[in-house]
Amino acid sequence: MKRRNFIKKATLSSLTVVIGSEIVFGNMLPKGYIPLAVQDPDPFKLFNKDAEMVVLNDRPWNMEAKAHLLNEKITSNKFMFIRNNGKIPENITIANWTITFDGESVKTPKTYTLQELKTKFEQHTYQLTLECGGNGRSEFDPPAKGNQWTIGAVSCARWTGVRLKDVLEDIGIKNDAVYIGYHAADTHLSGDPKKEPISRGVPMAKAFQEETLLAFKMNGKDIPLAHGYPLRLIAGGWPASASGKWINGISVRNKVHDGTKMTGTAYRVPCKPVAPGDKVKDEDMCIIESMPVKSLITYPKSGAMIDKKKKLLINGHAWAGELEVSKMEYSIDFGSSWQDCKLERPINRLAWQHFSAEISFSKKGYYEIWARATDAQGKSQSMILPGWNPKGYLNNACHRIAIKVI
Ligand SMILES: Nc1nc2c(c(=O)[nH]1)N[C@H]1C(S)=C(S)[C@@H](COP(=O)(O)O)O[C@H]1N2
Ligand SMILES: [Mo]
Repeated sequence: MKRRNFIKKATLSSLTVVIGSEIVFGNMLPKGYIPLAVQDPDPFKLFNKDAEMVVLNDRPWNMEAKAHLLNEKITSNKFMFIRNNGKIPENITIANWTITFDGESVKTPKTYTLQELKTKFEQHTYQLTLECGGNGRSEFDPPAKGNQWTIGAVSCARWTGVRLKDVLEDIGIKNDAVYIGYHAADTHLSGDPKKEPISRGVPMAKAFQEETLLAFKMNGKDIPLAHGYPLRLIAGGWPASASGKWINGISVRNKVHDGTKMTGTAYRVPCKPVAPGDKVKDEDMCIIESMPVKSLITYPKSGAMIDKKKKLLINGHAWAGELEVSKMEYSIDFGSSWQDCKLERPINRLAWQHFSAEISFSKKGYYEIWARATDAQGKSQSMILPGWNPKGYLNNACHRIAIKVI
């Protein structure tokens, strides 16, 4: 039954249960009236998010961070973006949770309970960068449909789980395996139980990486519901759409997985560059794999006022998909000259790296601080939107903040 219908038909006693306290004057409630407390839920409370997070969509829930909210080295739940394609599963009982491995390339399908996964295989913890392929989409011109992410659809939390490769080795897969595809418990917005909101995956090489996890913990605790409780695939450094939440199945395929949002134009970019606004045929669109080099200045907040007598310490994070970031620079003169930042090594592969710099300003007035990362293959972020594409993916243009020196 739909929530709204339930509420309309609810009795006073069931409303009391939902609200969690006696409704004084409940006998005076007009017929069919929905008490405010059970009307549209407050997403900040519901998902335990910081009040400064920005809601982009409520059906399904999509929420992003602002740059200064991402200053922590390890992203906590409060500041982690939410990207949902369907409805979050309800009434999850962890004791009954199973995951089934099937597909053309498994010898025999096999099901594990969550408890079996936790006890049978060695557990590993990695800090892993997850960035939505559409992060930065709001800058596309002509615009691209979809959530208008600015810069905040990125996170780097610590994930604990078992290696997907250990489980795949336990099952035994055939030599013709090409791809894995996940299946999950979230439901399609249409309500059609036969439709999956999303079912993506990764090639075998990525599935077999040490850092690719079937995770059941985030930052040392059960994964929050919105982020995939109780079991999530984590494929760091790739578009976060490859990291299935609420997973209850993995198909090992003998071809590129063809689940929902793997085919057509979803999470794909033109195989060859196109002009802004060009139409691109489906067969000329290629699947996004490793994410491009990118960085964020997370301190200070854009718009900060700085005392001229003091030095300004800036810091932030940089990441480059499968690669390491090898250089981080900043400019205070609109990109005409660049200075090196201090750049830390990642805590493990596929984790973002922290940078900092101390800046002195010679004169009072308005400045912008621009930041630019370069990956281990020498590729740098561009200053303006790189490579327009029809669906608005992979905008890794430089981040900038405004500063007034007083
Ligand atoms: N089952 C399921 N997994 C999913 C999604 C989803 O809608 N359903 N969204 C994907 C997309 S597009 C992104 S960007 C990430 C977002 O992860 P987060 O909400 O934990 O930040 O989850 C991915 N995994
Ligand atoms: Mo995404």
